[in-house]
Amino acid sequence: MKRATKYIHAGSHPDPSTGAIMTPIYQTSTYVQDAPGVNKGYEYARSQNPTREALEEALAVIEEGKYGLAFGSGVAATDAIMKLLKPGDEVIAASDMYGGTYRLFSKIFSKFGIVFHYVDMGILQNIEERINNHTKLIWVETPTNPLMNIADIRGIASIAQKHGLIMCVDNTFASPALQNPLSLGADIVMHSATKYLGGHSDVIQGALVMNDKALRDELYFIQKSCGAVPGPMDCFLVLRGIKTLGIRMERHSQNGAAIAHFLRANPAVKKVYWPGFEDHPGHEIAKNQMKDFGGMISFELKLDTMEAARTLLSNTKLFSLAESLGGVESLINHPASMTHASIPRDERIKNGLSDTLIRLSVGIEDAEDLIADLDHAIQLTVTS
Ligand code: P1T
Repeated sequence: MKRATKYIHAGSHPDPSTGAIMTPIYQTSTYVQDAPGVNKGYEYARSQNPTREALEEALAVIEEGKYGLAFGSGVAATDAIMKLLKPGDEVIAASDMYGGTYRLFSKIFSKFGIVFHYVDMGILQNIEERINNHTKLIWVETPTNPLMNIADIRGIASIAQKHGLIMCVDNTFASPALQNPLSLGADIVMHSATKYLGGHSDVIQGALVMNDKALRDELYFIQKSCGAVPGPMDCFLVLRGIKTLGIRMERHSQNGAAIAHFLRANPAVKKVYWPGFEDHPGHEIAKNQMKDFGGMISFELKLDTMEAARTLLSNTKLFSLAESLGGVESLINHPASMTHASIPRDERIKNGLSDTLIRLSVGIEDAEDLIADLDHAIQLTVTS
């Protein structure tokens, strides 16, 4: 089945009791049993819910995997993966990644004796060098949030396989429409479904997809034991979002390319971070493992002051100043004070995330309007 068809039909089955074409929102906490232990396969909604199951099937289909699991948020999905580990185990993670993932690793799981090494994953040797007898997991994010660095999923997967490590890819920025890490050798794909999967900025949710049944069973046990499950209404919203994922990602990518080129040509802009540029260090790998480059872009102005950044951030009209990304509407964000504020400044600067970096989540509006909005805000910034 071709992709466009998959997005519409994944996980969709007419409701067995009514024939409803859309999966009903099974808003229930429990299910009546005929006798103790005699039931219809549903006992309690933390463990089983038909709306969630439809979504989990859809997640597996669109990520080209066998099993999907949905969680109450992206960080809850990441939290479940970390609970596969035990004290003393070591994780190699990207030095540039979502600030909330860094916070979960460095402030929560390191308290429980898990050791994290942060490396630039653009160079495979950096990963090999960190592997020892305690290493259990490689945590990859590509493209990274917010610097748009690219990691070679195939290359890292072969290192993970050689050393018997679990490899997980946070695929939030690309979405399954642009990149399918399981097909490139990863063991687990993680998503903040809050973003492109939901697509409309109206839900918080996380997702995992994998091929290995034992790994699925272990993660399902963690999902039900720790309880970070999404509600049925949220599952319905993400199922609905997935139907338009393919077509939305085409438009996000077209608009992203138009804006990246506009910014690069603008004399007030110092640097644009976007893997679609031929001189981006990860361009060849991105071209090889992604179908397109998506709608995420970061940039810095030549006027490298906080005041200039603040003026720009408060003067766009179509780009709303907000955390999050991947919705149909465009957002503008200041990582240093917003999404990545939990990373200590020294660490941030060392990894290339400056105080004045600006991140865009380019929506699916008309590109001309978006460019005019940015152009106007940049002009106000340089003349103020
Ligand atoms: O917000 P939540 O659904 O829990 O997802 C966390 C998360 C995980 N991974 C990546 C790459 C992410 O970008 C996020 C959430 N990010 C933002 C809220 C943001 O604005 O960057």
